[in-house]
Amino acid sequence: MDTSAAPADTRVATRHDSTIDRLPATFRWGTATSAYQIEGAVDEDGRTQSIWDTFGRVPGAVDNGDTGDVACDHYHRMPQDVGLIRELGLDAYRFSIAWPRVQPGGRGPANAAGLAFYDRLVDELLDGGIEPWVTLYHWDLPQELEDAGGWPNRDTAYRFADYAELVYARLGDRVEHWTTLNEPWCSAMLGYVEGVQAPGRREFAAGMHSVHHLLLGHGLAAARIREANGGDAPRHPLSLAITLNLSTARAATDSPADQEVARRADGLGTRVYLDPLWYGRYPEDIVADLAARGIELPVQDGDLEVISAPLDTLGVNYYFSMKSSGVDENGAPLDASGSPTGRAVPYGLPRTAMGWEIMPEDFAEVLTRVGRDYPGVPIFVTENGAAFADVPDTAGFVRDQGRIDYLAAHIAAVVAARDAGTDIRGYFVWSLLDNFEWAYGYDKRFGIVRVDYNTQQRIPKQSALWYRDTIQRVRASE
Ligand code: IFM
Repeated sequence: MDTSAAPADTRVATRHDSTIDRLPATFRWGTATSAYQIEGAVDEDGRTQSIWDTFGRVPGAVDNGDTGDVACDHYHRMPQDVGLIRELGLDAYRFSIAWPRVQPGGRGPANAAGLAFYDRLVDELLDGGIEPWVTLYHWDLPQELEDAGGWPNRDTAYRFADYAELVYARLGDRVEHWTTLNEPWCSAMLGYVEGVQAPGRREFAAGMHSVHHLLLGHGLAAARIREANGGDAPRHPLSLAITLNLSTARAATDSPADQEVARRADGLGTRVYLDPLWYGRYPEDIVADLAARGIELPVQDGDLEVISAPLDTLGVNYYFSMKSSGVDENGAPLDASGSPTGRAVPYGLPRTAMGWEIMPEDFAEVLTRVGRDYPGVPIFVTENGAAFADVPDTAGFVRDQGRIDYLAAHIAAVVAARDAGTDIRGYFVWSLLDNFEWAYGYDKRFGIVRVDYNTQQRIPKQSALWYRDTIQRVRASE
């Protein structure tokens, strides 16, 4: 790791250190990225277009007209990036596979050149003593499948299961940790309801249909993977998961209107995913809300059994919380069809560069609630982190005390949730590198390693060194 830009003494203490030190030596530490956000090389080795390639060409869809065409050029710099992870002393690296790279067009046989990249990545990680954690879908749907209807179309779930099997067949002998979907809420709500992410559709009913088909795709893919691994007589160690982005859903006030939108926000943000996954049923109140709008979830016989097949772990991503109000700034009721989860009301707390309020207490609450209401499997925090307006010094070094404070407070929240009884076994910081932050382009920097996009130089920030030192201290403290 090139730390030549770093001043001689980069140690920094936080008020959470003694809390963090209570984590066991067995706690897993990692970092996460996703394919489209870092790889670049969008036209190489047979990769076809994804919905994000298309969305990026829509004028005004992405800040500054940024695209993932080059991103962090990770496709060509992968060994160097794995070297960074190794030198930070991390146990695990969570990355995603680009579906259009390994199965161009989303159907048919695997693309050997595309799969070979991930094959090399897995070997590089294993050689460095780093556990590979694969996510199969982090939002880059092949454009051809969107043209055929996208996630609102049931067939996409079956295409996803085929794709999962192709990837598992190649990597399953060396990769134990498999996540089907990353943040299906974002795919459904931001992609198909609000239209602020690819594919940019604004169709509420289609978004709700996509919720079911994403979950069905998850269940079908998980079943195929288990079967390919020999079912009840597994050939290789296998841990299957889904990753959800979760938050609290507080009402801004005690008023019935605010309570009502908070219920809906919790229903559409948390329960509509976890209830079918855990209990094989959709929440009755949400089903009734949808029925009142003439929408029925497209559930067919047997779907809920597929979706609720037991998982080995649950991935939770957390960034921020907000309160919901059912009335506008002037107190006038909001039209639920336009805004089913109401108006976001700030707490008035400090924010990150994303404008997200910093709420570690709510993180502890989310984790505690999940452990209580959806018990039975260990949780891994598969993403948590913050964008800040980093200011590099003349050597390119970033003293990102704000990010360090954010990470420390949120890791301490993990300790609080563990104290409250939730079985949380690991934490992945988002993200290893500054990268393409979707509709916000490259301006929002989440990395613990700075990327100079002109030179593609990687410069570990103070937070990277803090993370490394914290992990070493926790490991030594038992
Ligand atoms: O960058 C994203 C990531 O792709 C999914 N989870 C949230 C991150 C920050 O917005």
